[in-house]
Order: sequence, then structure tokens, then C-alpha cells
Amino acid sequence: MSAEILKQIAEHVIKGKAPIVKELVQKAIDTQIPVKQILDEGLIAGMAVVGDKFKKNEFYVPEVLIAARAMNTGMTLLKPILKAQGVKAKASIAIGTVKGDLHDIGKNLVCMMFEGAGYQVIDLGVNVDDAKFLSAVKDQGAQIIGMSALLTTTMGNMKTTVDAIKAAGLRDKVKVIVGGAPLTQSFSDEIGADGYSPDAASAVDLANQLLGV
Ligand code: B1M
Repeated sequence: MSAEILKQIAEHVIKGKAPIVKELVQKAIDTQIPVKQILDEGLIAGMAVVGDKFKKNEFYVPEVLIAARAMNTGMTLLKPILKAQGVKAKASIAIGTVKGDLHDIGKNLVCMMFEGAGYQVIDLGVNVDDAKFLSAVKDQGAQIIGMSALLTTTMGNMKTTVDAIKAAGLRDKVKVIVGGAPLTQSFSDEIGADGYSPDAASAVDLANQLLGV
């Protein structure tokens, strides 16, 4: 019975059916299925398939956004219970589009994929300067910094952030990952980041690998 509800939750996340996901998650809670299991085997399992399909170009941006919205309706029901039970997120990531850059569609997708994978996401928004990235590490305990850039004129700002993290003596406390259309792995190597990812779903794989989670 519980396995069947969880499977249905995952399937309806993949299909992006928000009202049905909400109904099923409520049913799972009422049936006393542990919330962590609803999260891992229902919502996250569904988003993992969405991420995989996106990587293979079987899904495009609209399908991912619709699936993420469905996942979020379920999350709204689970979040207060998870918090009350002290269930910890897998890890914490602060994500932002770099200084001077206002493109946020890709960055938002990256945030959604990380939320879907069980991370605590600190969304720093767009036009994020070094100080804000630093503060996410120092004051909010981010274990990873994720930087996005869409402009050739702003991608250089990623290096100033990496340098600022080094200057603050925090480089060994945080992993740095980067992405965005004009970026490459060699650029990531050049600026001293820990890794580059070409798409939102692979960014989660990269972070998992870097943190060993
Ligand atoms: Co802009 N824009 N734009 N724009 N815009 C581009 C990027 C451009 C390629 C268009 C072009 O000329 N052909 C060009 C950049 C040229 C260059 O630098 N080489 C450009 C320009 C020049 C500009 C302005 C300067 C235009 C002007 O005003 N003269 C201006 C800059 C404003 C600023 O930022 N300061 C500008 C403005 C805008 C809009 C506001 C109109 C709008 C943004 C709206 C918004 O984001 N809310 C916009 C848009 C929509 C685009 C295009 C059309 C689409 C970008 C997008 O959202 N793609 C773009 C042209 C294009 O790509 N066809 C263009 C979809 C998105 C899902 O992909 O962001 O690449 P993307 O994210 C991917 C991956 O890159 C990766 O995952 C995502 C999905 O898997 N990824 C990460 C992204 N971040 C990651 C981080 C990670 C890992 C993976 O780890 C942390």
C-alpha cells in the first residue's frame, strides 16, 4: 500500500500534476508513511527521473518547471513536519547569478534540481557580489557555492568570488561549482573552481560527488 502511494507520487511529479501530487502526499501523511520516506521515495525519486530525462534531452525546460511546481506543492505539506521532526537536509548550497548578470532562468532550474535532490537551497538571486557569496558561507553555513553566468562579460566575476573566498581563508571549507551557457570545464579549472556542470541535473551529480553524499 505505502509503496504504491510513493510510486504514484513519483509518477505524478514526473507528469507535473501538482493537484494530484498534493492529494497523494496528504494521503501518504494520513496513512502514517514516514515523511522522510515520502520525500525520498516519492518526491525526490520523481525529480531524479525528471533530471535524468532533462539530461538526455527527453524533457525540456517547461516540463522541468512544471514537474518542479508539482514537487513544491508536495514539499509545502512535508516541510513543517520535517522541520518539527528535525530531519536534516542532505547538505546546504548557496546559488546565485554573478554580479552584473540578471539571467535567472537557468539558475532557478539549478535551485529546483537541488531542492528536488534533498539539499537545503539558499537562493541568493541575481547580480550577486562577492560579499553575498562569502556571507552565505560564513553566516549561513553553505557547504557549496553555485555560481551561474550567462554573459561573457560577467563570467570573469566568478574568479573574483573564488579569490575572495580564498582571501577570507574559507577555500577549504566550501566547494565551488559553476555553470552557464558560455562556461567550460577549462574555464572552471582556470578560475580555481571545484567543477563545472553543463546542466542543472548534472550539477546535482557533481555536488554529490564533491561532498561524497
Ligand atoms: Co540575455 N543574453 N541579455 N536576456 N538572453 C543571452 C545570454 C545571449 C546569448 C543572447 C544573444 O545575444 N544571442 C547574450 C549573451 C552574449 C554573450 O555574452 N556572449 C545575451 C545578452 C547580450 C543580454 C543583454 C546584454 C542584452 C542587452 O540588454 N543588450 C542583457 C543583459 C542583462 C544583464 O544580465 N545584465 C540580457 C537580458 C536578457 C533578458 C532580461 C531579456 C532575459 C533574461 C530573463 C531572465 O533570465 N529572467 C534574457 C534571455 C532570456 C536570454 C536568452 C534568450 C535565454 C537565456 C536562458 O534563460 N536560457 C539567451 C540566449 C539563448 O541562450 N538562446 C540570452 C535557458 C536556460 C535554461 O539556460 O541559463 O544556459 P541557461 O542554463 C542552463 C545551463 O547553462 C546550466 O543549467 C541550465 C539548464 O540545464 N546552468 C548551470 C546555468 N547556470 C548553472 C549553474 C550551475 C550549473 C549549471 O552550477 C552552479
